[in-house]
Amino acid sequence: MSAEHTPPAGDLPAGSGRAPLDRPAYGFPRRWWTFLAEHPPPGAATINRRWRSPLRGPWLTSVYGLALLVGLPLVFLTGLLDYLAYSPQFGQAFPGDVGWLRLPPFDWPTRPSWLFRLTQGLHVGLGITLIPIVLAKLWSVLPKLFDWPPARSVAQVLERLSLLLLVGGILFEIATGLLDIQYAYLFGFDFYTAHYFGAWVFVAALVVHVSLRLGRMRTALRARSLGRELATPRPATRAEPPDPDRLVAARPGPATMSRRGALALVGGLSLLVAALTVGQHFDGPWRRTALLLPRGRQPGTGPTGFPINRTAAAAGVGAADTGPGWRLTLRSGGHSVTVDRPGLLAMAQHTVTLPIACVEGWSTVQTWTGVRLRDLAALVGADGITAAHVRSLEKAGLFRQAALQANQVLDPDSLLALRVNGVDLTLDHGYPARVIVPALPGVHCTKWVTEIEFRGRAGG
Ligand SMILES: Nc1nc2c(c(=O)[nH]1)N[C@H]1C(S)=C(S)[C@@H](COP(=O)(O)O)O[C@H]1N2
Ligand SMILES: [Mo]
Repeated sequence: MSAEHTPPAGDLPAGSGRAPLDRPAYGFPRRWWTFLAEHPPPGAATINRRWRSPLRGPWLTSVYGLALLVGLPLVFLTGLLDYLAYSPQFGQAFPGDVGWLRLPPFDWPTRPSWLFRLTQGLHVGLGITLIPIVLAKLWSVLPKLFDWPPARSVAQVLERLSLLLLVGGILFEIATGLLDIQYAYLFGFDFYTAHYFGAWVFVAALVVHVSLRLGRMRTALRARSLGRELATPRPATRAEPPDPDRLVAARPGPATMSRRGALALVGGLSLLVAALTVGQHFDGPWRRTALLLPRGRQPGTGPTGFPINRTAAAAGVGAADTGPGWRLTLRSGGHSVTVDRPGLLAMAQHTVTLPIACVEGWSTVQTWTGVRLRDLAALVGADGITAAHVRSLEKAGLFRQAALQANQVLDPDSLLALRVNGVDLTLDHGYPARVIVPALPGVHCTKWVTEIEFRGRAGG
């Protein structure tokens, strides 16, 4: 709140101990408000004077707001789907326990095989692409965020609080998301837990914000024609008339840019960001164009030249564990069967072209050859399968094991892969054997498999 809107306080000298604590319309003792109004934090007063762009106003704010109103719910929903793709019913999603935010569990399907590639690609890709629009929207309302005094009534306190959660929430989600896809775990807390709960906080604030502002947004969008704005050059650009929300600057300065220029700038930045990340979903030289995601870019060369999430060295898996002495143990009920790699290669081999889609944003499609998981289940006499537990040679590390749903074990394209693109797996890609299942998050495509335990009715 700027100084002009401060009500006269003459009848109530600030700091006067004798003043009665009257409760006018505001809901707060007026004395508090007077005190606050007279003690603005440094900068709060100047921002209104400095922030003079005539572009700012309900229309531009509403255009950016509309784009986010369409885009952000999609980012939220695909994020929830990514969470569900981890099969939280096995307690292996992050965070494991979400209390009453628990979503109805269901079996993540294996078809279409690109389902997780799509949901995680949209979540990360759209999330990144919307960042310039989020920043532009914040720019357009920035002085409002520094309104002083902070509130005049209880209702306004609640609204300001929802704004704090809204702005803080989106910035937190952007920051944690960006750090995660750069594999920069700088924070001392679990990324997934923070990102998951942060998303719910943001969405709750968004629901409040939208229900309070939707009407005003509609009015603002109707007040000006998009076609007219797109035809208006900079010299003809004028501020909107003063609005009750005071988004329009009190004393607008001259335009340094037209509204169409502002829309083109922000839209162009979004497209640029998208163009510099989309390469992470393509194999071959295109991957190198994903300049904003350097960690997803190491394509290597040859038939095994695709990204490596965690190298064998990093996982502490060496040649000694994976040489001729390596054995795969299959378990079901009380039974167990041990097979070596020649034994696996002597079984029926199947070749499938399937993606690995990493939750950190990149994906790759390769042609894998190996033994069907359901054939391995049959080998140990597993019947009426309800789940399978896959374990890796890797000793530590979050992804050294994974639980698979029944449909993921039984799909004819679900393999324990031994080869990729016609050659043996490399140690970094999981040699001697790794899991490949259609639409399974990359994180559960366990490498260096040493044991598979089938759960369900034990047979033969
Ligand atoms: N044992 C083990 N398997 C693992 C991982 C791991 O860290 N350890 N990382 C997983 C993740 S997060 C992904 S995206 C894929 C990547 O497979 P790639 O490195 O062959 O591309 O492997 C998965 N399998
Ligand atoms: Mo991953």
